[in-house]
Amino acid sequence: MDTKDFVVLEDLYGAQNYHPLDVVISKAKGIWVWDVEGKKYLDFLSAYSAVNQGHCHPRIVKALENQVKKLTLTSRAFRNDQWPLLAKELCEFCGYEMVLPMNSGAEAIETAIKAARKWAYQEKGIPQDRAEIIACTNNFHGRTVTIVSFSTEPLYRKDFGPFTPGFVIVPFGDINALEAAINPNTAAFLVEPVQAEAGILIPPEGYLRDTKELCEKHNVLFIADEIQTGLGRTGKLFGCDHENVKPELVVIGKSLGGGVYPISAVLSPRQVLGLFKPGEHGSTFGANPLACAVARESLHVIQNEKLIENSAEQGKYFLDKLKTIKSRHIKEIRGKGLLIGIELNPEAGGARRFCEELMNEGLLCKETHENVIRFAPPLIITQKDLNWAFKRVKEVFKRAE
Ligand code: IF1
Repeated sequence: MDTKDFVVLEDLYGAQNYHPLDVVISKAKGIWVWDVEGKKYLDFLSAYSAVNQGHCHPRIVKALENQVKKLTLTSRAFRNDQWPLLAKELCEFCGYEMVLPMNSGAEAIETAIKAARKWAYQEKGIPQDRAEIIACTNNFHGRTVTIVSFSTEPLYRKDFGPFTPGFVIVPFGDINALEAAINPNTAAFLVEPVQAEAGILIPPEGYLRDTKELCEKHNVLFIADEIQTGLGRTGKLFGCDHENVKPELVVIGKSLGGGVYPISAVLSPRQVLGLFKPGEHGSTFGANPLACAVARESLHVIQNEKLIENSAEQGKYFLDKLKTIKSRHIKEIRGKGLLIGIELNPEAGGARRFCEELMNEGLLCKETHENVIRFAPPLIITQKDLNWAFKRVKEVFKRAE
């Protein structure tokens, strides 16, 4: 079977809720992937930051192999010998007292919402069913009905109502709007330190710090969605670390599983997650020993291979290099660590065609919305490989002039 055969099959039987580039990948190692024709590409997306440690990292694969032969699932009806170790290691690494494990990012966001509401009723004293959570314009927190209830993207919402009430939207980056939106029923403020899906939007300097202060003043929980920005992607452990902000709730996922196995989590002080009682929340696969063994090794790799430091260093190197490209198509280049976006002018003909050309050059990346090319290579990437990538990017922009 060749590329075309796979595309035809997928589009015939698979629901068409995606518009992927027509590259059919069958093998990967580190920063490289190979398609079914044997062509090699540099992965400049990392499965939306889930493969930060690089594809099929030998240590993470080994951890999976060892665990899969021993014990894969107990459910939470019983205990297993991996979850307590991950719980401790994760809390210590991230600097929190408690952690609640789930599987997907969206599930962990749902968990944070439930935790915030519970805290609002039990601790803050908000009247039953009146708790409000403030989210931002252009947010992306997942795809469940509750989460798309506060999306501002019509595509994510159309025909999926009725929606969950209790959410308020404020413009991302606008501290005054947040202040105006807070009222006695406000339970929490939910924010991405960098809005990735929205087009790598970085808030104004001081925004996270100021909003955190505001939340403290009004006894409102600060919830950071670090599912994509967390665990080193932006060059710090968390995106919020750039402004020394310590959220009450931090949500992680994606690379917590090293791109090998799905796992997500919510971390918080005891005052919040400590409110959950048996039976109130859970998941069949949550904290399963296979996920926990993989996550433990994924965290070890981030630490041992100094991926956070590498993200900062290589991210700065590559961003500076990209900024030397002169093209009438480029409106702005911005990024933090190895989360980088090139925003094109509206006349450039869309980011998709650039991504297709880059693919033909052996560089895999993905547009976000119409006009932003997003770059997010695995955090193990070296300067040499970035130089390789840069040549391709430069070439594609030169050809488009
Ligand atoms: C898709 C986007 C990226 C996320 C943040 C929660 C979630 C995500 C900040 C939900 C997930 C993924 C989902 C994936 C595409 C991808 C994405 F373009 F859609 F927005 F990365 F930028 N919070 N992001 O980025 O996590 O439930 O998916 O595990 O195809 O929807 P999930």
